[in-house]
Amino acid sequence: MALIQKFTEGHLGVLMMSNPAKRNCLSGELVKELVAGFDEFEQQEIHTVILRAEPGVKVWSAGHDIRELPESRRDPLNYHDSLGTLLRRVQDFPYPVIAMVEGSVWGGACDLCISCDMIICAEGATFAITPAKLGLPYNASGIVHFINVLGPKIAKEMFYTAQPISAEQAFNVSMVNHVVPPAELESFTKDIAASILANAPLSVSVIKRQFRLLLKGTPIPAETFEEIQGLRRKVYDSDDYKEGILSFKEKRAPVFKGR
Ligand code: LCV
Repeated sequence: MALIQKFTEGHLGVLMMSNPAKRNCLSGELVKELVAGFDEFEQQEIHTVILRAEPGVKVWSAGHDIRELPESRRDPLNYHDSLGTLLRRVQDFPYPVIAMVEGSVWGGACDLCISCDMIICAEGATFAITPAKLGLPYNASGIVHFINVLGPKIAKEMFYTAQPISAEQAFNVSMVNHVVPPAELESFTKDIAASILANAPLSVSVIKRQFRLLLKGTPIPAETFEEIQGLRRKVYDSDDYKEGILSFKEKRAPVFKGR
């Protein structure tokens, strides 16, 4: 059963996540279908993509499929992980990708939204980044995304509290481009897409590539990178990491011990 639906209208492509039973969690299967959708759109000369969920969802995406995370002692967010693969595909797709959001967005799906070129959300949408809730270490490129988009202060608050922020708060910190009434979300987003499609595709595409290259963050010394990896290993080797994953599966609150 397909976990996403694909639509095209001229040079506009739409990828719709359609796995509400699992709250559109970014399972390996769903990510594979999304990446294949982007590959197809690139062949079909699609010059703007809208990434959305089904109309009226309460949860846009619940983030990484927690059941696919390693139980312990392995990096849960390594370079070749499905989440990282999807975020790079979105950022390397040669034309703008607009996240059209309604409902709540969790964890890696929040990183997916900010990795898109723009976010247009309905009133009532919320965004949360949740590694601390699960006892996970986030990865360096993901933290760079949040610093670039939100600035360190708001990004720190979101990571430390793991609490959702409202659409209005997200707009106030320039995380989202527009907040609109739910009934207008689709037409508003398509109007924005139409104004992009009216411009020179080569120019838009090269400007996107320039942003991608310039936003990669300042290069860090190899030793700093190794220190980060060592710190992350302390977390994913911890008992708290195991407890975070287990508590989700057992549908109970985690009891963290700080080790
Ligand atoms: C697998 C799920 C999931 C899910 N995975 O519905 O950012 S990081 O570093 O943390 C990164 C590693 C990451 O993205 O981690 C995941 C972060 N996501 C979350 O913490 C959200 C976890 N999900 C929830 O809190 C709730 O499911 C929400 C609030 C999203 C929706 O609650 P609701 O009561 O509407 P259920 O919890 O009943 O979920 C419905 C079904 O979807 C599965 C969940 O296990 C359940 O499946 P079963 O019916 O088989 O029990 N599901 C939800 N989220 N991330 N599976």
